[in-house]
Amino acid sequence: MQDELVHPVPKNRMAALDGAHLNGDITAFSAPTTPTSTGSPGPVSAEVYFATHVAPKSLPENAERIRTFVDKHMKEGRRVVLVTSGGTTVPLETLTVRFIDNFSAGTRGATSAEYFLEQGYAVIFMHRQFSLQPYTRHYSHARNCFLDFMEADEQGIHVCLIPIFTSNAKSFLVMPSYVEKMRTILHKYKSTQKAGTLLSLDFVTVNDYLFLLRAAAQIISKMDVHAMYYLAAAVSDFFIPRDKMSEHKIQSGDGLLSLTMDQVPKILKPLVNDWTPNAFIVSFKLETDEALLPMKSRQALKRYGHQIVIGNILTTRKRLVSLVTLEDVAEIRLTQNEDEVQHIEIESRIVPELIRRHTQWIEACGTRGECG
Ligand code: PAZ
Repeated sequence: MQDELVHPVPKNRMAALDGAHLNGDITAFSAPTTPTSTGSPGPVSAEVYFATHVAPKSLPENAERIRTFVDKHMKEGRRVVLVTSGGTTVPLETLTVRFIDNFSAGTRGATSAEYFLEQGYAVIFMHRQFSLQPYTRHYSHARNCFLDFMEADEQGIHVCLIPIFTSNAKSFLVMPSYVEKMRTILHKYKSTQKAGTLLSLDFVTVNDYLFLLRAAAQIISKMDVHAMYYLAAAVSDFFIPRDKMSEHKIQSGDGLLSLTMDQVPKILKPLVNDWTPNAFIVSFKLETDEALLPMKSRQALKRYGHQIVIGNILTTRKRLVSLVTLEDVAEIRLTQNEDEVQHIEIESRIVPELIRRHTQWIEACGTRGECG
């Protein structure tokens, strides 16, 4: 429920595009027009995109970290899942003052990553910088601040015995009613660190995201069928290509600003066909109009040829999702009691179901000698 606490935006600034909002003084916003910068309608191919855009500086270092991580877990016989999480930004200027963002706080991705770790998967957690993270998500952002659970010099369990000079307190104590949950989370957090089963990598812009996903997929492809992709990030559908972007801060002197944006390349296609054939790929589809969701989910499956689309609606995404394959649709739904009283997280049902299907996928690929 933290979404609304991230980047609150006045209603009159809400853009009708891609669920995105504008962060800045922009007063008008026009839907994309064709032709695109390449002169043709529709998105540029991934190939053209990567040839005409610059990779983030951190890419070589991140690729090395992924390589080391994947090698370790292959050797130790663990499956790997790449979880993408949080929203991408779309800068309006090269020296970025303003950018378009979206609502995602990364709740789905961070929560799911925990359940994958619990089930023995090694997790590459590719997330928007400063979005929610596995384990720390329970105590971060505007709600559930960990400071609210602690007191100095009161009865409770010691979690930190280091004196802090700004306080007279010798230790900090967790208030008794919060101890059990915090102990459990702390234990999982520390065990994960010790086992080295979580690799966190961040992105900010849609460009960072695309380059990092491609590099990761090309490395992870050596895991063959033992890799899963869980693409929960809210990735922008539109962007301003490098050659059309203003270098400096856009000036307001000229009055209205209208933007023309290109479509982001559809990278699920090369992901499935070229970068990581044989992996088990799950993508998410978010809609606000219930009538569109089944059609759009099936369309994505047909277009990209991956294994599952998880359809969800913005307002009900925490209690209802549909697992769509070409053969069938399976709903995962929390009852009101499970959601509001027991506080069950829907990801605790989604992840085991996907793992069950991933296992079937591995077995079927082994039997037939090929996947798909
Ligand atoms: O980050 P969050 O938990 O608030 O939201 C999750 C979500 C709705 C972004 C995710 O479930 C999803 O649907 N991702 C894909 C969005 C899309 O590009 O259609």
